[in-house]
Amino acid sequence: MDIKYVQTTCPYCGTGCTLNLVVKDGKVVGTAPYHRSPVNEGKVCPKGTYAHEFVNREDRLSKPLIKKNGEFVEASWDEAYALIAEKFKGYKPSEMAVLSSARTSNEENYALMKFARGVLKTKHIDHCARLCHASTVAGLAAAFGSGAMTNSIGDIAESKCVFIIGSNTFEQHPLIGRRVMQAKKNGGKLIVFDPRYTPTAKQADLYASFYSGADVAIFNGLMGEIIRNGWEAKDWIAKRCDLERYEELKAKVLEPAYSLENVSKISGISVEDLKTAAEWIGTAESAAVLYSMGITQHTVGVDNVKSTANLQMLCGNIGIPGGGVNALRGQNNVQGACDMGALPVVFTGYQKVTDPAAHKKFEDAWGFPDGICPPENGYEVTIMINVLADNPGELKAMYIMGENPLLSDPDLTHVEKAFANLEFLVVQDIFLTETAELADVVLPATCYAEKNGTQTSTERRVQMWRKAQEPPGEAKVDWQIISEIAAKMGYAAQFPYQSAEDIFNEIAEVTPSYHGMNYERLNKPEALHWPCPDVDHPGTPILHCEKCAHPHGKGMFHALEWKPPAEVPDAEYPYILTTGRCIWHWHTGSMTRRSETLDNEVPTGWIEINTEDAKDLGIANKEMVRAITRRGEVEVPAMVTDDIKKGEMFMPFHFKECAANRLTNNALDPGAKIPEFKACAIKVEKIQEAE
Ligand SMILES: Nc1nc2c(c(=O)[nH]1)N[C@H]1C(S)=C(S)[C@@H](COP(=O)(O)OP(=O)(O)OC[C@H]3O[C@@H](n4cnc5c(=O)[nH]c(N)nc54)[C@H](O)[C@@H]3O)O[C@H]1N2
Ligand SMILES: Nc1nc2c(c(=O)[nH]1)N[C@H]1C(S)=C(S)[C@@H](COP(=O)(O)OP(=O)(O)OC[C@H]3O[C@@H](n4cnc5c(=O)[nH]c(N)nc54)[C@H](O)[C@@H]3O)O[C@H]1N2
Ligand code: SF4
Ligand SMILES: [Mo]
Repeated sequence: MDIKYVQTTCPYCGTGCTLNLVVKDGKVVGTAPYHRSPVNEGKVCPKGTYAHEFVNREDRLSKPLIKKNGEFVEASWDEAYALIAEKFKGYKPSEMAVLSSARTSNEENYALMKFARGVLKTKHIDHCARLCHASTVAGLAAAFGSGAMTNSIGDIAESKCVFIIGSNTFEQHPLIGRRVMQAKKNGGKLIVFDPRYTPTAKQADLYASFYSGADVAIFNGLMGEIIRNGWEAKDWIAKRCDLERYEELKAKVLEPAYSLENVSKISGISVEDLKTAAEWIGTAESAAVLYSMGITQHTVGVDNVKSTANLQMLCGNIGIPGGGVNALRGQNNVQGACDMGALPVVFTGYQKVTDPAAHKKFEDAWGFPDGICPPENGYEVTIMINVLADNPGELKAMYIMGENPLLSDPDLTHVEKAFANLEFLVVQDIFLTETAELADVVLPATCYAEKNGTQTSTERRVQMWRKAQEPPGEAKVDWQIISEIAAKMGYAAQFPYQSAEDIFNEIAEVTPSYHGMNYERLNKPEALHWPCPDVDHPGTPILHCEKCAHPHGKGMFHALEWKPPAEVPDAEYPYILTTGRCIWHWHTGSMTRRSETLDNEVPTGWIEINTEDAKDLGIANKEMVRAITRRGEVEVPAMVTDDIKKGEMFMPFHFKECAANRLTNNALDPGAKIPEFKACAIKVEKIQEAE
């Protein structure tokens, strides 16, 4: 018997824990701790522990599939490539769209970005960051000039006050939750505001529940109270911020609309709790804000994010240990997929596609004899879906690597209508997902355990995946598939890669923030944080220490008005629906529902209903109920609990048999184009027995 341990990075969340894969006779059979990681120091959460279970499932895709007369038929790679190349050559660039994947490596995202812009010559490329932290990228760039988490994970343990709003850190980023507990042990205070009394909230020194969608009002209220008490960081603001903007902010938050009494009415948080939170945050030596989807997934997502930056600048909590705006990025490599330019507006390292110098730089570096896509912004995922549904014929073909929009996008009925209007769809995944079912060609990819590559965690740390086993059947590495299609379409010279490392070296060449990185430097337990501009640079764990990343170096406040969600409760749909996750499952469940241990823990979905609301509706715990919104309805078991605010209901979106996205609202933030997954209006009915 041959047993070896292969060190790699967890394929689930953006925390970026390192673990060992246990390989027996050439097959991954388990995980084991890897103690030298500074991120997780040998600890992992349940998803990390069981990250091996889906790898060798029998239903892994192992051969290309081509749909013939409505049925999938196994095909050779050559047949699949020939069909794809022929089809793609028949469309105009503007008729094709590409979705990249935050589940795959930097190298794979880079390859697909180059394929989209260089081979297909389309400007339409995006990925699930749109549904996730698009608001962060826009909001933090407006405030600080850079759209990333400002501090590092380990640094959170140093904080004297941690304010968590819109993040269920202990379930969704458990190994960041561990740092929060360390901060508490070191004497720091923990404040959690969340509509639900989550496992995170249960550890708080101060917890308050509130109505989804009240965030800007809450932040304005807290800032007004801080200013009225003179707790603002006067010297820091004078030195580091644009003062005109500060005066605007101050005037706004001191308006009567944001008195604590009024904010209490809007949010449902008591005046006393708002006062305590303001005092703790305003007087702490350092305070860290942690947030995630509760802040970003709103029609006012960008305003919410700007609010977090406002508060932290007001208190001088930027550029210091134990402070910062800590936007917890979700997928293992969503930071990297954004860094690699899998977005409709930028090349790698946020170099704008509309900047003629950047456009020329990539055109020259890549050397496509017939040029690349025009220097114009393309469509966001959500806009692609709207265009497909509402303007049939404009977009005709789509290439999707490692995403499952048929379960993860808002308003699934609308998404189904959109996909029905596609002429040609290629899906490259590791399982036959709901989206792959609709494809004309399905390409079997390798999973994290079967390939080398890098991924960039929420703290901008670029870490390695290391191949532990061979892929199933004929499955291939994502970048290899992309390169082979490119070659088939006549661009072999532009995709000469023999290894992931070759691609990484090209990334470093064209990306200033990754320029000083190479595999040798990354192959260490601590790896490197970007920006790392040259090979002698140690990397940058904390951003904005001396000045902000704007050309003028100043932090920018934004005076903001609170606006309610696009859809609010009324007589017909009297409750607020919010959606999210649980610790055991991952998004559309493609991996975790194929993981025996995780699936046993939580085999299906539920809707959380407050005990009093359930009483009013005559609904018992575990009873099947019908949940209805203006978009659709699902039948789902009720979970009657005091852990959710009265008037509000919650559903996880992991489960296709009771899909939360059948119900969600496709209303978008006007800037970030992120949908309002976190608030819409819902009613719930008993299912009559006679039915
Ligand atoms: N186990 C597990 N972990 C994951 C994931 C997973 O699927 N499963 N997904 C990963 C990804 S991609 C992401 S983006 C992150 C997401 O991580 P989180 O954002 O922490 O997770 P969510 O459950 O989407 O939402 C967080 C909290 O927002 C609260 N909330 C609801 N409405 C509002 C509101 O209006 N305002 C505020 N402030 N809060 C509100 C919810 O009650 C919930 O507790 O998790 C990552 N980690
Ligand atoms: N209602 C509601 N909806 C939401 C959210 C919410 O809070 N509420 N959150 C949103 C957020 S934050 C996000 S990030 C999105 C996530 O949305 P998606 O990205 O669509 O969801 P996943 O299930 O993570 O899909 C990833 C796919 O990649 C495949 N995959 C995994 N590894 C590999 C690989 O190495 N190669 C290839 N080719 N494929 C691979 C998996 O099998 C899976 O099918 O969902 C969004 N949807
Ligand atoms: S916290 Fe995130 S990265 Fe760490 S083991 Fe859990 S899922 Fe993996
Ligand atoms: Mo996400």
